[in-house]
Amino acid sequence: MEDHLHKRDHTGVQDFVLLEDYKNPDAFIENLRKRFQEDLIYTYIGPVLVSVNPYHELDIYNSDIINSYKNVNFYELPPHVFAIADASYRSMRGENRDQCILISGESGAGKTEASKKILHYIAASSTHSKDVERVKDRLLESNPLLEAFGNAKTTRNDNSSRFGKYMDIQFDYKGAPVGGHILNYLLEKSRVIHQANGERNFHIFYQMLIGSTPINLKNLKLTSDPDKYFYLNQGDSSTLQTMDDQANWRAVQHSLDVLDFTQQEQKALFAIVASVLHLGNIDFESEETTDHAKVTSATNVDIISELLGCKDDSLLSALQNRTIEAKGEKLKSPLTVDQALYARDALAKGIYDRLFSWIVHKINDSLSNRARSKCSLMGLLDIYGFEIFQVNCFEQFCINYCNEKLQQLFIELTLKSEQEEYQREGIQWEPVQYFNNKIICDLIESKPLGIVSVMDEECLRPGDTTDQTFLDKLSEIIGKHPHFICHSVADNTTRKTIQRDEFRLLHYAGDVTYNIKGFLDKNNDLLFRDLKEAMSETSNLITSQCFPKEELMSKKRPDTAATQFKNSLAQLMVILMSKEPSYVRCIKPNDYKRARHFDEKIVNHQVKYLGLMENLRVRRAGFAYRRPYEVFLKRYKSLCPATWPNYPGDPKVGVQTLVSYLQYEENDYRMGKTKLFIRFPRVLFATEDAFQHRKHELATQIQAKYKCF
Ligand code: AD9
Ligand code: MG
Repeated sequence: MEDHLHKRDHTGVQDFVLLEDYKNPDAFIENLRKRFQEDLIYTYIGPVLVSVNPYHELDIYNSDIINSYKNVNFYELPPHVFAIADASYRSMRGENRDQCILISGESGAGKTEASKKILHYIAASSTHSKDVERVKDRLLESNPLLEAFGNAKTTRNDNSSRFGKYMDIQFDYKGAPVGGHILNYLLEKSRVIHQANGERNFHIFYQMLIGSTPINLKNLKLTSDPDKYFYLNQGDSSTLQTMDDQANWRAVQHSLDVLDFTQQEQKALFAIVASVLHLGNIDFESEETTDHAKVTSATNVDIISELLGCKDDSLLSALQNRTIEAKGEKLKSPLTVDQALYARDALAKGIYDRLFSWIVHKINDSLSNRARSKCSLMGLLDIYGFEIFQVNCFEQFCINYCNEKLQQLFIELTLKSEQEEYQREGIQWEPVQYFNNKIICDLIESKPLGIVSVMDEECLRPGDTTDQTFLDKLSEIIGKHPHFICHSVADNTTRKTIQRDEFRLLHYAGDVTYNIKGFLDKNNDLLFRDLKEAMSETSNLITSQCFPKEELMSKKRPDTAATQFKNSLAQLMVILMSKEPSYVRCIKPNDYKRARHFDEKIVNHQVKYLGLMENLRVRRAGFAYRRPYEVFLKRYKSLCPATWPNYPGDPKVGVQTLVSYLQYEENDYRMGKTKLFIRFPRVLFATEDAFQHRKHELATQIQAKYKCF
């Protein structure tokens, strides 16, 4: 720890605001690099924390370090994710405002790790009564469970979050955690049935196969070899050196117990996970005289029927046929092999996706605040990061859209609001230009001409709509948009790099070329009614809950996948906007998941698109610290005879008197309409030091007085 604290003064600057050449990106990168080389992965831009993934374990998260950050002023210790957590926690308690911590950065930059460290800090630094410990345990145990079911190895990150997560921690008036609530966003369910080369399915499948006892495997009719399962062997990468599937399996068992999953529920849960694997191994062939699909061997279907408790032959029938209603009559229409494979995969995705939401729901039950007293909230947002793969599909489109929204929020709340505050307060300053990505958010989500709208239209339009007709529509409607390119509108040079079945979006974080194959299908997200019905009739207590009978009754067409996602993101933005935000901006040092390797080009790109230079300029052109006059005066009035013990007049005049007495330089501060703005942290530090000294003096005087009596 000593070492950690000691390094603060020697390597670069801890806050970019102190960088002399602050407009120069090279100086910025150099400061990051120098610190990274010394394992100083954290640096501030004012209150924003920049974090560079070290890709190796650092001894800076132990309990001594946690204790050293407790209740200490933000700038007094080296930058740390604990300082962000502590400041947010104290602001929640002190000013009674709900908080949220927004963690952003591309895939593999360290968001999930940062969010876990924050949760860990909050758990370790709040009170330790028995009830509170129980809540903390549950909060912490939600992570291994959700990661097992919602994370997977991608080419970018061995433990990549494939769902978005927003978690509220609820605190009582004493600041103790009393509950929590998780919102989950769009799980990348296509991974259940297919993985790109070098990637894996969700961790839980491998954990279960490797961790289960032979008896349990036998009961689930499984073998321990992942390569035996079609849903696991397509990525050709079932083992993972950085991941101990066996140990993680044990961790999942423990989490399930702590989070109140009953033995019966656990059994039902793993019967489903096993069923998904068996589903993938069902194959079909055409009947000899017709093109009707028939399962090649009924064994897998029988196993699933047994594991899930399906009624009679309902599953077998639903996998081979589709019931069609014509003129009030129900007819069974046999599926072709392609349709049957499609139905099988849709069922696997549907079951897994609903299982995931069921797990979140169960966790929320276990985290719910039993006392139901009023509480303050601290929200933690950890989503899937911006990603560019070799082939980018519907899922990347959604994930990158989500990142656009988050960047938009950052812009709204920092760059824009900061400038607006100066205007409101009548403070003179030099405006900073920044790229506002609202234009890209609008391109995706505006109605009726945004990409999602056009896609929905195409999904609903009767007739022969295909991914290609969708792309044609896009090119017709938004072909001229400056952030959209497709083959038909590309210029001669770009045309060479973009195919007829692709479109490119110029995202804030880089250009991504999307292949349109599967867009309509994934947006429609169709699961044949027969399969839903078969699931609703199962005796497995989870599948029967996840496929409720009411859903089958409903005549209303559900929203498309993209529209549901868009709406849930809009709700998330409302939640986040209502809270006081703190930011952690994560950076990935290289593309090889390698320790001590700082690739300047890659870092430079991230610094650029995260808007960190603009962030710094706004901060520098502006003021590091601001407080309403009343608040500033209340804290520091003892430092000036004219304001001590009380200043009877206008607080603004009081503050002016106080800062003049403290000999603030003219350039150090500005007086706004309602707030005092201090340009540099050092000025505030000096005042704070003087205050601490004075407090001590006053305390000694009082003690001395009492001694006299
Ligand atoms: V994604 O968008 O979910 O694909 P994240 O969440 O940004 O991504 P994650 O936190 O999972 O990335 O970090 C990736 C890996 O980097 C981790 O599995 C760790 O091996 C490594 N990492 C990240 N942060 C730290 C850290 N503070 N200390 C040590 C770290 N290793
Ligand atoms: Mg993550």
